[in-house]
Amino acid sequence: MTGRLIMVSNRIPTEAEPSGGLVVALHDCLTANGGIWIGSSGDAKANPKDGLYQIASGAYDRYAFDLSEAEFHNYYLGYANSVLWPLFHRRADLMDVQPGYAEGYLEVNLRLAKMLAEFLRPEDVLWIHDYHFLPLAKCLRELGVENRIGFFLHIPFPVASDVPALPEADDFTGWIASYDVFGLQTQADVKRCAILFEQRFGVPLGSDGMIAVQGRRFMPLACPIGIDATGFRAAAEASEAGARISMAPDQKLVLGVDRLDYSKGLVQRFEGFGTYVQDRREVDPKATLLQIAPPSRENVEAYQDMREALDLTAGSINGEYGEIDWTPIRYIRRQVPRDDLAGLYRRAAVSLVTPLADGMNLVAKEFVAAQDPEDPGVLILSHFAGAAEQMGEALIVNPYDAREMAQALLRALTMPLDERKARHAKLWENVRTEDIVWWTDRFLASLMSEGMAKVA
Ligand code: ADQ
Repeated sequence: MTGRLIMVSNRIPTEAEPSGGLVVALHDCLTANGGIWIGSSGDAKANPKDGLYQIASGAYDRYAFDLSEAEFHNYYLGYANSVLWPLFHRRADLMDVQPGYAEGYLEVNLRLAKMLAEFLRPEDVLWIHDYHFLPLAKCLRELGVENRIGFFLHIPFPVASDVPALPEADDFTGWIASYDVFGLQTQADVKRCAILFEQRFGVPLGSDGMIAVQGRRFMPLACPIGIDATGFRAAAEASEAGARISMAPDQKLVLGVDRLDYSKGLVQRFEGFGTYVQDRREVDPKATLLQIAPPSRENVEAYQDMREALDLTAGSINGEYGEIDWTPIRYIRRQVPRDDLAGLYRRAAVSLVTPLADGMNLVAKEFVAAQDPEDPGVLILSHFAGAAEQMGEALIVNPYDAREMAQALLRALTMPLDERKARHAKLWENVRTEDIVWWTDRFLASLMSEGMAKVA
Protein backbone atom coordinates (compact mmCIF):
# COMPACT_ATOMS: atom_id res chain seq x y z
CA MET A 1 0.00 0.00 0.00
CA THR A 2 1.61 3.29 -1.04
CA GLY A 3 -0.91 5.58 0.67
CA ARG A 4 -2.07 5.51 4.26
CA LEU A 5 -4.96 3.42 5.52
CA ILE A 6 -7.65 5.61 7.04
CA MET A 7 -10.20 3.77 9.13
CA VAL A 8 -13.48 5.32 10.24
CA SER A 9 -15.76 3.82 12.90
CA ASN A 10 -18.51 5.34 15.01
CA ARG A 11 -16.61 5.07 18.29
CA ILE A 12 -12.87 5.27 18.63
CA PRO A 13 -11.10 3.45 21.47
CA THR A 14 -9.26 5.84 23.76
CA GLU A 15 -6.98 3.39 25.62
CA ALA A 16 -3.41 2.82 24.34
CA GLU A 17 -3.86 -0.97 23.98
CA PRO A 18 -7.55 -1.41 23.18
CA SER A 19 -9.40 -4.63 24.03
CA GLY A 20 -12.30 -6.39 22.31
CA GLY A 21 -12.16 -8.45 19.12
CA LEU A 22 -12.95 -5.99 16.33
CA VAL A 23 -11.17 -3.06 17.95
CA VAL A 24 -8.01 -5.12 18.47
CA ALA A 25 -8.12 -6.31 14.86
CA LEU A 26 -8.37 -2.79 13.50
CA HIS A 27 -5.64 -1.65 15.90
CA ASP A 28 -3.32 -4.46 14.70
CA CYS A 29 -4.16 -3.78 11.06
CA LEU A 30 -3.31 -0.07 11.43
CA THR A 31 -0.18 -0.82 13.46
CA ALA A 32 1.06 -3.01 10.59
CA ASN A 33 0.08 -0.64 7.78
CA GLY A 34 0.34 2.76 9.46
CA GLY A 35 -2.42 5.31 8.99
CA ILE A 36 -5.18 7.04 10.84
CA TRP A 37 -8.22 5.94 12.85
CA ILE A 38 -11.08 8.40 13.10
CA GLY A 39 -14.23 8.11 15.19
CA SER A 40 -16.57 9.96 17.49
CA SER A 41 -15.48 10.63 21.06
CA GLY A 42 -18.62 8.93 22.42
CA ASP A 43 -21.82 10.27 23.89
CA ALA A 44 -23.03 13.84 23.36
CA LYS A 45 -20.79 16.67 24.51
CA ALA A 46 -22.30 19.76 26.12
CA ASN A 47 -19.49 21.86 24.61
CA PRO A 48 -18.31 19.96 21.52
CA LYS A 49 -14.96 20.92 20.04
CA ASP A 50 -14.83 21.95 16.40
CA GLY A 51 -13.28 19.57 13.87
CA LEU A 52 -11.01 16.58 14.34
CA TYR A 53 -8.54 16.49 17.21
CA GLN A 54 -5.72 14.05 17.78
CA ILE A 55 -6.07 11.76 20.78
CA ALA A 56 -3.10 9.42 20.24
CA SER A 57 -0.11 8.92 18.00
CA GLY A 58 2.42 6.14 17.46
CA ALA A 59 2.46 3.46 14.78
CA TYR A 60 -0.71 5.18 13.61
CA ASP A 61 -2.64 8.30 14.66
CA ARG A 62 -6.05 8.49 16.26
CA TYR A 63 -8.36 11.44 15.79
CA ALA A 64 -11.75 12.04 17.37
CA PHE A 65 -14.64 14.36 16.65
CA ASP A 66 -17.30 15.41 19.15
CA LEU A 67 -21.04 15.10 18.70
CA SER A 68 -23.33 17.83 19.98
CA GLU A 69 -26.39 16.83 21.98
CA ALA A 70 -28.64 17.40 18.95
CA GLU A 71 -26.33 15.35 16.70
CA PHE A 72 -26.18 12.49 19.18
CA HIS A 73 -29.96 12.48 19.42
CA ASN A 74 -30.73 12.71 15.70
CA TYR A 75 -27.79 10.90 14.10
CA TYR A 76 -26.91 8.19 16.64
CA LEU A 77 -29.98 7.41 18.75
CA GLY A 78 -32.35 8.54 16.01
CA TYR A 79 -31.52 7.61 12.43
CA ALA A 80 -28.79 5.02 13.07
CA ASN A 81 -30.40 3.13 15.94
CA SER A 82 -34.12 3.84 15.65
CA VAL A 83 -34.46 3.74 11.85
CA LEU A 84 -31.61 1.82 10.17
CA TRP A 85 -30.97 -0.76 12.91
CA PRO A 86 -34.57 -2.05 13.12
CA LEU A 87 -35.06 -1.94 9.33
CA PHE A 88 -31.88 -3.89 8.59
CA HIS A 89 -32.81 -6.43 11.29
CA ARG A 90 -36.22 -7.06 9.66
CA ARG A 91 -38.11 -5.09 12.30
CA ALA A 92 -39.57 -2.28 10.19
CA ASP A 93 -42.43 -2.28 12.72
CA LEU A 94 -39.99 -0.91 15.34
CA MET A 95 -38.77 1.95 13.14
CA ASP A 96 -39.27 5.35 14.71
CA VAL A 97 -39.10 7.88 11.89
CA GLN A 98 -39.00 11.39 13.35
CA PRO A 99 -38.44 14.85 11.87
CA GLY A 100 -34.78 15.78 12.14
CA TYR A 101 -33.37 12.24 12.26
CA ALA A 102 -32.44 11.94 8.56
CA GLU A 103 -31.20 15.53 8.40
CA GLY A 104 -29.06 15.01 11.50
CA TYR A 105 -27.62 11.80 10.07
CA LEU A 106 -26.75 13.41 6.75
CA GLU A 107 -25.31 16.48 8.45
CA VAL A 108 -22.92 14.42 10.60
CA ASN A 109 -21.85 12.44 7.52
CA LEU A 110 -21.28 15.60 5.51
CA ARG A 111 -19.38 17.28 8.36
CA LEU A 112 -17.16 14.21 8.67
CA ALA A 113 -16.68 14.05 4.88
CA LYS A 114 -15.42 17.65 4.87
CA MET A 115 -12.99 16.90 7.70
CA LEU A 116 -11.77 13.78 5.88
CA ALA A 117 -11.38 15.56 2.55
CA GLU A 118 -8.90 17.94 4.21
CA PHE A 119 -6.90 15.02 5.56
CA LEU A 120 -6.67 12.86 2.48
CA ARG A 121 -3.67 12.46 0.23
CA PRO A 122 -4.27 11.08 -3.28
CA GLU A 123 -2.96 7.56 -2.54
CA ASP A 124 -4.75 7.11 0.79
CA VAL A 125 -7.27 4.30 1.13
CA LEU A 126 -10.37 4.70 3.26
CA TRP A 127 -12.10 1.89 5.12
CA ILE A 128 -15.44 2.95 6.63
CA HIS A 129 -17.30 0.81 9.17
CA ASP A 130 -20.99 0.26 9.61
CA TYR A 131 -24.43 1.72 9.20
CA HIS A 132 -23.64 5.01 10.95
CA PHE A 133 -21.76 6.14 7.83
CA LEU A 134 -23.61 4.72 4.82
CA PRO A 135 -23.70 8.09 2.94
CA LEU A 136 -20.08 9.01 3.70
CA ALA A 137 -18.61 7.97 0.33
CA LYS A 138 -21.40 9.78 -1.54
CA CYS A 139 -20.61 12.95 0.47
CA LEU A 140 -16.89 12.51 -0.25
CA ARG A 141 -17.45 11.94 -4.00
CA GLU A 142 -19.51 15.14 -4.12
CA LEU A 143 -16.54 16.95 -2.58
CA GLY A 144 -14.36 15.62 -5.43
CA VAL A 145 -12.62 12.80 -3.52
CA GLU A 146 -11.57 10.01 -5.89
CA ASN A 147 -9.62 7.81 -3.46
CA ARG A 148 -10.45 4.16 -3.06
CA ILE A 149 -13.17 3.84 -0.43
CA GLY A 150 -14.28 0.56 1.10
CA PHE A 151 -17.16 -0.02 3.47
CA PHE A 152 -18.01 -2.91 5.75
CA LEU A 153 -21.56 -3.44 6.97
CA HIS A 154 -21.45 -5.35 10.26
CA ILE A 155 -25.22 -5.90 10.38
CA PRO A 156 -27.48 -7.72 7.87
CA PHE A 157 -28.26 -6.14 4.50
CA PRO A 158 -32.03 -5.45 4.38
CA VAL A 159 -34.40 -7.42 2.18
CA ALA A 160 -35.34 -5.47 -0.96
CA SER A 161 -39.04 -5.48 -0.11
CA ASP A 162 -38.30 -3.73 3.24
CA VAL A 163 -36.17 -0.95 1.74
CA PRO A 164 -39.13 1.22 0.63
CA ALA A 165 -39.97 1.62 4.36
CA LEU A 166 -36.91 3.87 4.53
CA PRO A 167 -37.97 7.45 3.71
CA GLU A 168 -34.54 7.87 2.04
CA ALA A 169 -34.97 4.64 -0.01
CA ASP A 170 -34.27 6.50 -3.27
CA ASP A 171 -30.89 7.70 -1.97
CA PHE A 172 -29.88 4.40 -0.38
CA THR A 173 -28.60 2.73 -3.56
CA GLY A 174 -26.59 5.84 -4.44
CA TRP A 175 -24.92 5.72 -1.03
CA ILE A 176 -23.86 2.11 -1.63
CA ALA A 177 -22.73 2.60 -5.24
CA SER A 178 -20.37 5.40 -4.20
CA TYR A 179 -18.06 2.88 -2.52
CA ASP A 180 -15.53 0.78 -4.45
CA VAL A 181 -15.97 -2.30 -2.27
CA PHE A 182 -19.11 -2.78 -0.18
CA GLY A 183 -18.25 -5.52 2.31
CA LEU A 184 -20.98 -7.73 3.72
CA GLN A 185 -20.95 -10.58 6.21
CA THR A 186 -22.43 -13.38 4.06
CA GLN A 187 -23.23 -14.58 0.55
CA ALA A 188 -26.90 -14.18 1.47
CA ASP A 189 -26.26 -10.47 2.16
CA VAL A 190 -24.55 -10.10 -1.22
CA LYS A 191 -27.56 -11.75 -2.86
CA ARG A 192 -29.97 -9.34 -1.12
CA CYS A 193 -27.83 -6.39 -2.21
CA ALA A 194 -27.71 -7.64 -5.82
CA ILE A 195 -31.48 -8.19 -5.86
CA LEU A 196 -32.06 -4.61 -4.69
CA PHE A 197 -29.94 -3.20 -7.54
CA GLU A 198 -31.42 -5.57 -10.11
CA GLN A 199 -34.98 -4.63 -9.11
CA ARG A 200 -34.26 -0.90 -9.02
CA PHE A 201 -31.98 -0.49 -12.07
CA GLY A 202 -32.30 -3.76 -14.00
CA VAL A 203 -28.55 -4.37 -13.70
CA PRO A 204 -27.40 -7.80 -12.56
CA LEU A 205 -24.34 -8.69 -10.52
CA GLY A 206 -21.61 -9.15 -13.16
CA SER A 207 -19.53 -12.30 -13.58
CA ASP A 208 -16.59 -10.19 -12.30
CA GLY A 209 -18.48 -9.67 -9.02
CA MET A 210 -19.17 -5.99 -9.81
CA ILE A 211 -22.39 -4.02 -10.16
CA ALA A 212 -22.23 -1.20 -12.73
CA VAL A 213 -24.77 1.52 -12.06
CA GLN A 214 -25.14 5.30 -12.29
CA GLY A 215 -21.75 5.65 -14.00
CA ARG A 216 -19.94 3.76 -11.23
CA ARG A 217 -18.83 0.18 -10.58
CA PHE A 218 -18.71 -1.31 -7.12
CA MET A 219 -18.11 -4.75 -5.68
CA PRO A 220 -20.49 -6.22 -3.08
CA LEU A 221 -18.10 -8.55 -1.28
CA ALA A 222 -18.93 -11.38 1.13
CA CYS A 223 -16.23 -11.12 3.77
CA PRO A 224 -17.32 -12.90 6.97
CA ILE A 225 -15.73 -11.39 10.06
CA GLY A 226 -13.74 -13.69 12.35
CA ILE A 227 -12.22 -13.54 15.83
CA ASP A 228 -8.75 -13.79 17.34
CA ALA A 229 -9.33 -17.55 17.58
CA THR A 230 -6.04 -18.73 19.09
CA GLY A 231 -5.95 -15.78 21.52
CA PHE A 232 -9.48 -16.52 22.68
CA ARG A 233 -8.71 -20.22 23.08
CA ALA A 234 -5.68 -19.38 25.23
CA ALA A 235 -7.78 -17.01 27.39
CA ALA A 236 -10.38 -19.78 27.90
CA GLU A 237 -7.70 -22.30 28.90
CA ALA A 238 -6.24 -19.87 31.43
CA SER A 239 -9.55 -18.61 32.89
CA GLU A 240 -10.84 -19.90 36.21
CA ALA A 241 -14.26 -18.28 35.90
CA GLY A 242 -15.98 -21.57 35.00
CA ALA A 243 -15.03 -23.08 38.37
CA ARG A 244 -16.78 -20.23 40.20
CA ILE A 245 -20.24 -21.34 39.06
CA SER A 246 -22.00 -23.21 41.83
CA MET A 247 -24.11 -25.99 40.35
CA ALA A 248 -24.97 -29.50 41.47
CA PRO A 249 -22.75 -32.09 39.73
CA ASP A 250 -25.69 -33.55 37.78
CA GLN A 251 -26.70 -30.18 36.36
CA LYS A 252 -25.53 -28.85 33.02
CA LEU A 253 -24.78 -25.29 32.06
CA VAL A 254 -26.46 -23.74 29.03
CA LEU A 255 -24.99 -20.33 28.23
CA GLY A 256 -26.29 -17.26 26.41
CA VAL A 257 -24.13 -14.14 25.92
CA ASP A 258 -25.54 -11.16 24.04
CA ARG A 259 -25.94 -7.44 24.13
CA LEU A 260 -29.47 -6.76 25.36
CA ASP A 261 -31.02 -6.16 21.94
CA TYR A 262 -34.34 -7.21 20.41
CA SER A 263 -32.51 -8.67 17.41
CA LYS A 264 -30.89 -11.28 19.66
CA GLY A 265 -34.18 -13.15 20.25
CA LEU A 266 -33.80 -13.37 24.03
CA VAL A 267 -37.51 -13.62 24.85
CA GLN A 268 -37.89 -16.44 22.30
CA ARG A 269 -34.77 -18.10 23.74
CA PHE A 270 -36.22 -18.05 27.25
CA GLU A 271 -39.45 -19.48 25.90
CA GLY A 272 -37.53 -22.26 24.09
CA PHE A 273 -35.64 -23.05 27.26
CA GLY A 274 -38.90 -22.94 29.24
CA THR A 275 -40.37 -25.52 26.86
CA TYR A 276 -37.36 -27.78 27.40
CA VAL A 277 -37.69 -27.43 31.18
CA GLN A 278 -41.41 -28.15 31.04
CA ASP A 279 -40.80 -31.35 29.06
CA ARG A 280 -37.88 -32.53 31.14
CA ARG A 281 -38.57 -31.38 34.67
CA GLU A 282 -39.10 -34.93 35.97
CA VAL A 283 -36.12 -36.33 34.07
CA ASP A 284 -32.35 -35.81 33.86
CA PRO A 285 -30.32 -34.01 32.60
CA LYS A 286 -31.41 -30.91 34.42
CA ALA A 287 -29.98 -27.76 32.88
CA THR A 288 -29.59 -24.16 33.99
CA LEU A 289 -29.57 -21.34 31.46
CA LEU A 290 -27.10 -18.61 32.40
CA GLN A 291 -27.92 -15.57 30.28
CA ILE A 292 -25.45 -12.69 30.35
CA ALA A 293 -26.84 -9.60 28.64
CA PRO A 294 -25.43 -6.14 29.29
CA PRO A 295 -27.88 -3.33 28.43
CA SER A 296 -27.31 -1.20 25.36
CA ARG A 297 -29.05 1.87 23.91
CA GLU A 298 -31.26 2.17 26.97
CA ASN A 299 -32.58 5.54 25.90
CA VAL A 300 -34.23 4.02 22.80
CA GLU A 301 -37.83 3.06 23.61
CA ALA A 302 -37.88 -0.33 21.84
CA TYR A 303 -35.05 -1.47 24.12
CA GLN A 304 -36.96 -0.57 27.28
CA ASP A 305 -40.00 -2.58 26.09
CA MET A 306 -37.85 -5.61 25.32
CA ARG A 307 -36.13 -5.47 28.69
CA GLU A 308 -39.49 -5.56 30.46
CA ALA A 309 -40.68 -8.48 28.34
CA LEU A 310 -37.51 -10.39 29.20
CA ASP A 311 -37.85 -9.76 32.94
CA LEU A 312 -41.44 -11.02 32.82
CA THR A 313 -40.57 -14.16 30.85
CA ALA A 314 -37.64 -15.12 33.09
CA GLY A 315 -39.66 -14.45 36.24
CA SER A 316 -42.58 -16.51 35.00
CA ILE A 317 -40.42 -19.53 34.04
CA ASN A 318 -38.47 -19.44 37.30
CA GLY A 319 -41.66 -19.06 39.34
CA GLU A 320 -43.35 -21.94 37.52
CA TYR A 321 -40.53 -24.47 37.44
CA GLY A 322 -37.87 -23.40 39.96
CA GLU A 323 -37.14 -25.59 42.96
CA ILE A 324 -35.53 -24.92 46.32
CA ASP A 325 -32.16 -26.12 45.01
CA TRP A 326 -32.52 -25.15 41.32
CA THR A 327 -33.28 -21.98 39.38
CA PRO A 328 -33.88 -22.67 35.67
CA ILE A 329 -32.76 -19.25 34.38
CA ARG A 330 -30.00 -17.11 35.86
CA TYR A 331 -29.98 -13.74 34.22
CA ILE A 332 -27.12 -11.25 34.62
CA ARG A 333 -27.63 -7.83 33.09
CA ARG A 334 -24.11 -6.45 33.02
CA GLN A 335 -20.73 -6.68 31.30
CA VAL A 336 -18.45 -9.57 32.24
CA PRO A 337 -14.67 -9.29 31.74
CA ARG A 338 -13.62 -11.00 28.51
CA ASP A 339 -11.35 -13.51 30.24
CA ASP A 340 -14.18 -14.56 32.57
CA LEU A 341 -16.47 -14.85 29.58
CA ALA A 342 -13.96 -17.17 27.89
CA GLY A 343 -13.89 -19.41 31.00
CA LEU A 344 -17.70 -19.53 31.16
CA TYR A 345 -17.91 -20.58 27.49
CA ARG A 346 -15.48 -23.41 28.22
CA ARG A 347 -17.49 -24.57 31.25
CA ALA A 348 -20.79 -24.61 29.31
CA ALA A 349 -22.24 -27.83 27.90
CA VAL A 350 -24.28 -25.87 25.36
CA SER A 351 -24.36 -22.34 23.99
CA LEU A 352 -27.67 -20.94 22.77
CA VAL A 353 -26.96 -18.39 20.03
CA THR A 354 -30.44 -17.75 18.69
CA PRO A 355 -30.78 -14.25 17.19
CA LEU A 356 -33.79 -13.39 15.02
CA ALA A 357 -31.39 -11.49 12.73
CA ASP A 358 -27.64 -10.95 13.11
CA GLY A 359 -24.86 -9.82 10.79
CA MET A 360 -22.47 -12.51 11.99
CA ASN A 361 -22.57 -13.13 15.76
CA LEU A 362 -19.11 -13.37 17.26
CA VAL A 363 -20.35 -15.20 20.35
CA ALA A 364 -20.86 -18.34 18.23
CA LYS A 365 -17.21 -18.23 17.15
CA GLU A 366 -15.92 -17.38 20.63
CA PHE A 367 -17.82 -20.36 22.09
CA VAL A 368 -16.20 -22.75 19.60
CA ALA A 369 -12.73 -21.30 20.22
CA ALA A 370 -13.12 -21.66 23.99
CA GLN A 371 -13.98 -25.38 24.01
CA ASP A 372 -11.80 -28.21 25.22
CA PRO A 373 -11.47 -30.27 21.98
CA GLU A 374 -11.44 -33.49 24.03
CA ASP A 375 -14.77 -32.68 25.69
CA PRO A 376 -16.40 -29.89 23.71
CA GLY A 377 -19.77 -28.29 24.30
CA VAL A 378 -22.44 -28.06 21.59
CA LEU A 379 -23.40 -24.91 19.71
CA ILE A 380 -27.09 -24.31 19.01
CA LEU A 381 -27.21 -21.64 16.33
CA SER A 382 -30.04 -19.69 14.73
CA HIS A 383 -30.61 -20.03 11.03
CA PHE A 384 -30.79 -16.21 11.03
CA ALA A 385 -27.27 -15.56 12.34
CA GLY A 386 -24.78 -14.75 9.59
CA ALA A 387 -22.52 -17.30 11.27
CA ALA A 388 -24.88 -20.12 10.18
CA GLU A 389 -23.47 -19.86 6.64
CA GLN A 390 -20.02 -20.96 7.83
CA MET A 391 -21.00 -23.05 10.85
CA GLY A 392 -23.20 -25.81 9.45
CA GLU A 393 -21.94 -28.35 12.02
CA ALA A 394 -23.77 -26.49 14.78
CA LEU A 395 -27.34 -27.56 15.55
CA ILE A 396 -29.17 -25.04 13.38
CA VAL A 397 -32.58 -23.98 14.70
CA ASN A 398 -35.49 -21.72 13.90
CA PRO A 399 -35.46 -19.29 16.86
CA TYR A 400 -39.19 -18.61 16.53
CA ASP A 401 -40.06 -22.27 17.21
CA ALA A 402 -39.84 -22.97 20.96
CA ARG A 403 -40.43 -26.70 20.46
CA GLU A 404 -37.63 -27.01 17.90
CA MET A 405 -35.31 -25.19 20.29
CA ALA A 406 -36.31 -27.55 23.14
CA GLN A 407 -35.62 -30.58 20.93
CA ALA A 408 -32.21 -29.20 19.94
CA LEU A 409 -31.42 -28.64 23.64
CA LEU A 410 -32.26 -32.25 24.46
CA ARG A 411 -30.16 -33.46 21.54
CA ALA A 412 -27.22 -31.24 22.53
CA LEU A 413 -27.34 -32.18 26.22
CA THR A 414 -27.40 -35.90 25.45
CA MET A 415 -25.06 -35.90 22.42
CA PRO A 416 -22.40 -38.67 22.49
CA LEU A 417 -18.81 -37.52 22.95
CA ASP A 418 -17.70 -38.75 19.49
CA GLU A 419 -20.33 -36.67 17.75
CA ARG A 420 -19.52 -33.61 19.86
CA LYS A 421 -15.84 -33.95 19.03
CA ALA A 422 -16.45 -34.41 15.30
CA ARG A 423 -18.76 -31.41 15.07
CA HIS A 424 -16.44 -29.25 17.12
CA ALA A 425 -13.35 -30.18 15.06
CA LYS A 426 -15.01 -28.94 11.86
CA LEU A 427 -16.29 -25.76 13.49
CA TRP A 428 -12.90 -25.01 15.02
CA GLU A 429 -11.18 -25.51 11.66
CA ASN A 430 -13.31 -22.74 10.19
CA VAL A 431 -13.03 -20.39 13.20
CA ARG A 432 -9.24 -20.86 13.32
CA THR A 433 -8.55 -20.36 9.60
CA GLU A 434 -11.05 -17.62 8.79
CA ASP A 435 -10.03 -15.54 11.78
CA ILE A 436 -9.85 -11.78 12.26
CA VAL A 437 -6.51 -11.38 10.45
CA TRP A 438 -7.90 -13.37 7.49
CA TRP A 439 -10.85 -10.96 7.46
CA THR A 440 -8.80 -7.73 7.40
CA ASP A 441 -6.43 -9.22 4.78
CA ARG A 442 -9.28 -10.36 2.56
CA PHE A 443 -11.09 -7.05 2.71
CA LEU A 444 -8.02 -4.92 2.06
CA ALA A 445 -6.78 -7.21 -0.75
CA SER A 446 -10.15 -6.83 -2.50
CA LEU A 447 -10.15 -3.07 -2.01
CA MET A 448 -6.64 -2.76 -3.42
CA SER A 449 -7.15 -5.11 -6.37
CA GLU A 450 -10.45 -3.48 -7.27
CA GLY A 451 -8.63 -0.16 -7.28
CA MET A 452 -5.97 -1.50 -9.61
CA ALA A 453 -8.60 -2.86 -11.97
CA LYS A 454 -10.11 0.62 -12.16
CA VAL A 455 -6.79 2.19 -13.05
CA ALA A 456 -6.17 -0.45 -15.73
P1 ADQ B 1 -22.95 -7.16 18.18
O1 ADQ B 1 -24.39 -6.93 17.85
O2 ADQ B 1 -22.45 -6.46 19.38
O3 ADQ B 1 -22.00 -6.81 16.96
P2 ADQ B 1 -21.74 -9.90 18.36
O4 ADQ B 1 -21.19 -10.24 17.05
O5 ADQ B 1 -22.34 -11.09 19.06
O6 ADQ B 1 -22.86 -8.79 18.35
O7 ADQ B 1 -20.58 -9.35 19.27
C1 ADQ B 1 -20.78 -9.13 20.65
C2 ADQ B 1 -19.41 -9.03 21.34
O8 ADQ B 1 -19.63 -8.49 22.65
C3 ADQ B 1 -18.76 -10.39 21.50
O9 ADQ B 1 -17.38 -10.26 21.30
C4 ADQ B 1 -19.09 -10.76 22.95
O10 ADQ B 1 -18.10 -11.54 23.58
C5 ADQ B 1 -19.16 -9.40 23.63
N1 ADQ B 1 -20.13 -9.47 24.74
C6 ADQ B 1 -21.42 -9.78 24.66
N2 ADQ B 1 -21.98 -9.78 25.90
C7 ADQ B 1 -21.00 -9.46 26.76
C8 ADQ B 1 -20.93 -9.31 28.19
N3 ADQ B 1 -21.97 -9.50 28.99
N4 ADQ B 1 -19.76 -8.97 28.73
C9 ADQ B 1 -18.69 -8.79 27.94
N5 ADQ B 1 -18.68 -8.92 26.60
C10 ADQ B 1 -19.82 -9.25 26.01
C11 ADQ B 1 -22.17 -6.28 15.62
C12 ADQ B 1 -23.21 -6.97 14.75
C13 ADQ B 1 -22.93 -8.46 14.67
C14 ADQ B 1 -21.50 -8.68 14.15
C15 ADQ B 1 -20.51 -7.84 14.92
C16 ADQ B 1 -19.11 -7.89 14.30
O11 ADQ B 1 -24.52 -6.73 15.28
O12 ADQ B 1 -23.86 -9.11 13.82
O13 ADQ B 1 -21.19 -10.06 14.29
O14 ADQ B 1 -20.89 -6.47 14.96
O15 ADQ B 1 -19.14 -7.59 12.93
